[in-house]
Amino acid sequence: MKSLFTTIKKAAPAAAFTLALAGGAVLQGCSSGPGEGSATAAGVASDAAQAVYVAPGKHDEYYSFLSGGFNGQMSVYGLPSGRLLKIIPVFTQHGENGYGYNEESKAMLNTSHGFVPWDDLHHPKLSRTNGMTDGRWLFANGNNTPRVARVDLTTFETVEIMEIPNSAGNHCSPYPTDNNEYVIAGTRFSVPLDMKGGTADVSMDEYKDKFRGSISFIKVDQEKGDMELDFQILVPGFDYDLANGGKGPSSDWVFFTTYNTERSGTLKELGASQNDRDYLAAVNWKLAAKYAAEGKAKEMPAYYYHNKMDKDTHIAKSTIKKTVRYLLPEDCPGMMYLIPAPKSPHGIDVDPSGEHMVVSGKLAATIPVFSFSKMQEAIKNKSFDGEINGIPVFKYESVLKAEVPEPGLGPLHTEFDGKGNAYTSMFVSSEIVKWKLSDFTVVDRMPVYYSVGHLMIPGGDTHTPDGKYLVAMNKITKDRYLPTGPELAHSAQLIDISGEKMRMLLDFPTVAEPHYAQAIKAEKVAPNSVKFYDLAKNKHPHAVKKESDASVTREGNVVRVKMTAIRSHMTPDNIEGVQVGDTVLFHVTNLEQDWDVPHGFAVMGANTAETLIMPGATQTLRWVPKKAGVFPFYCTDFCSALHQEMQGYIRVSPKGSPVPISFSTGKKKPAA
Ligand code: RUQ
Ligand code: CUA
Repeated sequence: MKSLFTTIKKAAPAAAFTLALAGGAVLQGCSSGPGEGSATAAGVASDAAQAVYVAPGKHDEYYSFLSGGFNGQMSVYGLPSGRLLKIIPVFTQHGENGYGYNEESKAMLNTSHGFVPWDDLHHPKLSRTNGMTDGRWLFANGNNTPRVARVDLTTFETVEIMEIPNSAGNHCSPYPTDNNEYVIAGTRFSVPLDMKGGTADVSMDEYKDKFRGSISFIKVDQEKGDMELDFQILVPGFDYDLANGGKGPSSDWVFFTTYNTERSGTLKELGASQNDRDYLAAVNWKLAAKYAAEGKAKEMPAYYYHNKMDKDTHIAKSTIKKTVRYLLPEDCPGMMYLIPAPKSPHGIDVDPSGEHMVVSGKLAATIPVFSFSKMQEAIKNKSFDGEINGIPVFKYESVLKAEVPEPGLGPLHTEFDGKGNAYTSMFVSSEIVKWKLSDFTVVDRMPVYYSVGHLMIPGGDTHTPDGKYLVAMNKITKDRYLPTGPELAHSAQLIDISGEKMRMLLDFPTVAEPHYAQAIKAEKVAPNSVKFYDLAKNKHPHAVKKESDASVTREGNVVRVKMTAIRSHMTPDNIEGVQVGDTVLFHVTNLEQDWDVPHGFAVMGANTAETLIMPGATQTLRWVPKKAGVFPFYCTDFCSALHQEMQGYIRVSPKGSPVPISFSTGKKKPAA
């Protein structure tokens, strides 16, 4: 088994060669395979091209949302084609549309650490109704500076970001319960919590005594989606890795994998692997919410940001929160349990029935599957083996249902097809392994290139998976695509899982770095897609709704330009009277009331990005001219045949110059 990884690597050039041959065969229009299940030596299905071909003008069957990892955004791909449809900026500034640069959206990236225009986004999660994806919102975690974001799927825009206090590395996040009652976010790193707020200044030698983790319960408004941090549970100072909500019978529960339960403060690669077992933590969120509502929660000082985009003005506003409520497991019997699990487990995934909790221990030789009903029994019978911080620890055997034998090397994540099968990604042996939930035997394997992290089946983490496709998201793409210098594209592979045997259909490169992903039938999202914003409802304080209202005014050293944009001119397009050192605010309103007609706005020397204004909306670009002269501005989006003509000039005079403010489009108008 050990040599499998190297074997696969060596085989790659040959595999690529065979793939090229297969492509050639398809181009010639001859299919050599005997149909379903047939594959070339490289494992590519003989009818792969046909299976993923979405004809020009036709739409994909699914939207898929891949996390951007250290890119801080999410990307939207159509499936099965693998076409990139959009990049949604979330925690990262985005030059393409000005997100995080323009005045309206900047506040989205405010945190207690100041303006943080980057994060490490790992796990998108679709909102749910009755445990099924409903296509309303997409939640995502910021790993580095703990945050949870919400994207509105009518506009594909980030509309809310909640910072998480008492957290450091928001990795096991964000996990919605079956009806988005809560989105749950656990900390990866434990930190010494100062009960007067923030982290305490203590020596790392005190790790064992002083460090604690936290699990945050973010309440979601059922109608509007707005988030509110309801309470936290302060948990033992382990590392919390991944989480997943229960379903059906287990839907009141959420499960977390933990590592470093040794609570070692240094060299965790050794220190965190001493114990033979770490834990799967089981938390009854309904009971926790009940405890919190019934006065068991205490309050502590905290300092964190909550940023929300206003629907009518399109202006983000930050609110600073100063307290957080918390529960201690020792005060709340029945709320939390620990299940021994193979050491350093990574993914925890609950099958569609809600009965099986699958723990992928990346260093383990088997995949343990725990039973929810056995866990209920064990609680009843008190089959415990001690406790930690008042949290009972189960006897391993009392909760274990079975172990999947010899699954492969480095199991990470598992998803389900809704037809009784589970699929686990194997990081080290670079394969997807299919096994049966009925008898826990492995029934199929598919090599992937290389080192797969997450895998995703549309709805594969819900009550009702759509077991047609599986997407493997791979960490290493060496040899897979044309080389592009030291940094290569990341890679996703689309696998057909509708039959007995998995069939490799498609490789598609992705922008960095997909961890997890979600997918949903297009028909659940597409009909609700907003085409433009209603200009009449635009409540931006500096919007102008007709050209005759455009203005340029001076307020001290701030010059406010209220500008309109419509095919194919800006009003005004001649501005004078600005002085060196002024702050010029271009409030540009796009007057269009038609789909797919954004106008861009950029001015020479601006220290931001362009801003891309959607039809009916207003956006503001800030510009501080540093020298006198005449500077052009223009529309950046090729909006019409006369797009190149959509331009203007702004004159900047030395400080104290007598040139008065004036502006015009066509003929000159005096200053307002
Ligand atoms: S984690 S593979 Cu956030 Cu598994 Cu990425
Ligand atoms: Cu407007 Cu180009």
